[in-house]
Amino acid sequence: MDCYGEELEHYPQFMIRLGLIIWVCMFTSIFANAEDGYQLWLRYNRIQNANLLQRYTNSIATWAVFGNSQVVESARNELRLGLQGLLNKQIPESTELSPTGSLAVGTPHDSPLIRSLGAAQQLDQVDAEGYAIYTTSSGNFPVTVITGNSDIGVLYGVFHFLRLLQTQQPIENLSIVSNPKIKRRLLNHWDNLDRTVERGYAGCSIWDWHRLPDFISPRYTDYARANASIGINGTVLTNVNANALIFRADYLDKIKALADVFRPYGIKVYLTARFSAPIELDGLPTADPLDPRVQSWWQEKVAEIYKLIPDFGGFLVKANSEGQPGPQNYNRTHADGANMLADALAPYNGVVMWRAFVYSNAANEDRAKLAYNEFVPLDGSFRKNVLVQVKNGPIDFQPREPVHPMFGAMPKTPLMMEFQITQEYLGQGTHLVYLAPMYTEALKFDTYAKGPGSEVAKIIDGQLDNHALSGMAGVSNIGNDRNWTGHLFGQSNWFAYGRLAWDPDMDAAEIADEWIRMTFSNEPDVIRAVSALMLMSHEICVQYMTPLGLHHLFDTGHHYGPGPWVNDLSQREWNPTYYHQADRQGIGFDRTATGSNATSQYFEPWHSRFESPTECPEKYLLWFHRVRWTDTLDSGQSLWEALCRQYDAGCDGVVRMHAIWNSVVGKIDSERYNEVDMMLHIQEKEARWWRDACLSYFQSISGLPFPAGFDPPQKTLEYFKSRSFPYAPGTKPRW
Ligand code: GCV
Repeated sequence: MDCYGEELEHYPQFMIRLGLIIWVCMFTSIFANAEDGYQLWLRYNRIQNANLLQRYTNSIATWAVFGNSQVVESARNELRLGLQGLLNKQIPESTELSPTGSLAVGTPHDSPLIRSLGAAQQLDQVDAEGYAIYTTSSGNFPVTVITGNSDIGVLYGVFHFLRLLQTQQPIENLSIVSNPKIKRRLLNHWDNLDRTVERGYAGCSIWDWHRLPDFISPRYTDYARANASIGINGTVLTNVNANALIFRADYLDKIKALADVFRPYGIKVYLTARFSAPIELDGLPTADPLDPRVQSWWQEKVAEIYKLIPDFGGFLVKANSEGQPGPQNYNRTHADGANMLADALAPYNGVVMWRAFVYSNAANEDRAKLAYNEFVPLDGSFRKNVLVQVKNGPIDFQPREPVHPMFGAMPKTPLMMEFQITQEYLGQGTHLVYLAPMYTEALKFDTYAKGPGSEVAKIIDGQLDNHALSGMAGVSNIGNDRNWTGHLFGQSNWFAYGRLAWDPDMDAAEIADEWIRMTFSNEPDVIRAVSALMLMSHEICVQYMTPLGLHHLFDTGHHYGPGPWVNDLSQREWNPTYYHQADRQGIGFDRTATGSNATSQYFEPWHSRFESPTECPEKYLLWFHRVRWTDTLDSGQSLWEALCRQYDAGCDGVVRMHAIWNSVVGKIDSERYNEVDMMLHIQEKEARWWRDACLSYFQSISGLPFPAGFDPPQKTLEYFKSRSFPYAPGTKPRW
């Protein structure tokens, strides 16, 4: 048979194949455009507004990025991707300036053109990681310059510039200077080596330990891009409940592989250090920080790490907390432990981030006071490369806590803020809760440590006490779910955390506005609606979970739903009853002078305000005070009625949030619309569950009737108590 005959004979098959190929192409192009949330806020979709598109295209008729480093290459790639997508055409990369406008990007060091455009002067106020974006001209040709003193500054500037286009801002007369206020802007992954994630609600760990170092998922680069776009410059890859295995040579090779992917985006890797690693890995008889054998072990381990990863960031340590080993096992202090590691890291400029999340039930003391009691006396005894990492509140990432009293109380030690991005106590992967209002509530809190103007933001950025080291950590909500964070709005919390780590003075509304425009739409209706629902969401969650200063009402282990009745756990402070102390007369934890005196850990005037039941802000009332059910609050309602009304308001709030979301139907893509819609259905049900379970229980204690017109719980207390969630995500088998 000749070839022609063969072709004819195979014609039907050929057509089937062709059809298949066309179908696959169509499918993949649909899939590539599917709004599955993978692109996060780095969506570079074509700008729809034709006028704006024309203006942008004129201003960026040509563009050039100068320099050759890996970081500059990332900037070039990002700009190419962004411009191509947003302007929907390939803009010539050229050093020729256009009469309508051009974009010139790079450090003055790398480019005579940038130098000639006045960069040195613009960079006067710019630090090592900052950048300047400004409009100038060469001859009569307008030029937009993105420059920095370093390549990473240039990359951050590029992301800022793309954000201007994504959020549809004018770019004709730019004069922007931006410096990060905080030096170490870190994510903390609580990721285990078996790929489970402690308190992770977005699938498994994105670190594919088993296949590293040879298999490099493209996701690692996208992770780095997303982080660099919001200024995050470090990542702690492993859980604070640490595994010593990470220090074994084969695991260090895996860490090196990740560090190599992140370096072009200015991201350093850090590891959690298990204090007993010398015993567990190499059979040393002790991990005593003052023992010379232990000191040499760590020095050698650190040298081994830096040989592989010259820009390694350092260690994060959870010691003598929740069963983790630490220096106290050898009658040494936290400072002894931190300093031993700090000495090993110092020759390489590495840092130790030593966590202050400690609470020992041996001391018969209010849990809220323990970290302060243990750490404040150590102020001044830490090495220069140690930061003490403090959670935002004194208990544990509750929906609302007063600020941790350690902020301002250790002026000789740089304190890092630890926020939780993953929503362990805020509806986990199911509830829409925008956390920026909670973060800013803490950051803007004036501690009065040095009189008025001693805001937490100024303490952690080093201003107040003149610290060169500064840091912020966010416990990551990232997993291998296609959309990264499980709930699509979890992305906004990752974004907001990064923006606040760069500038803790930013406003929650401003950040929401940026995120909505970059993630969903620039349409005013959509922005208005989604922003309203985001900004109301945290307060509403507090109302339906833990109103009026209540805290830790969560069910055992998984912390998923309510369990205010739980009273059978071996450690006193694991039981919700310890925190609410409800009895027939009243409810609340007396932390005033007549109780645990935790109020005394705050500076004046907060000490006195928290001490007084009438001056204490109502949102913290039951945190600091025991109040009788029948006592009257400012509103004129009894405490019992106010509590019922708060839970009700929380439920109504979620219904309102849902209605607001429904108002954007058809204005955003149906994939993401439907996903969030289903989540809000669940959130409505669960808000009602919180309300009914908590109020059924509190009523069984107070014996009071529900207020007039109150819709009573739909199920019995026994029903609520009987619910169990053995496979709730984010928990480990030991729970
Ligand atoms: C990593 C809480 C969480 C724990 C977490 C701990 C911590 O207790 O429930 O899962 O452990 O905080 O921050 O160390």
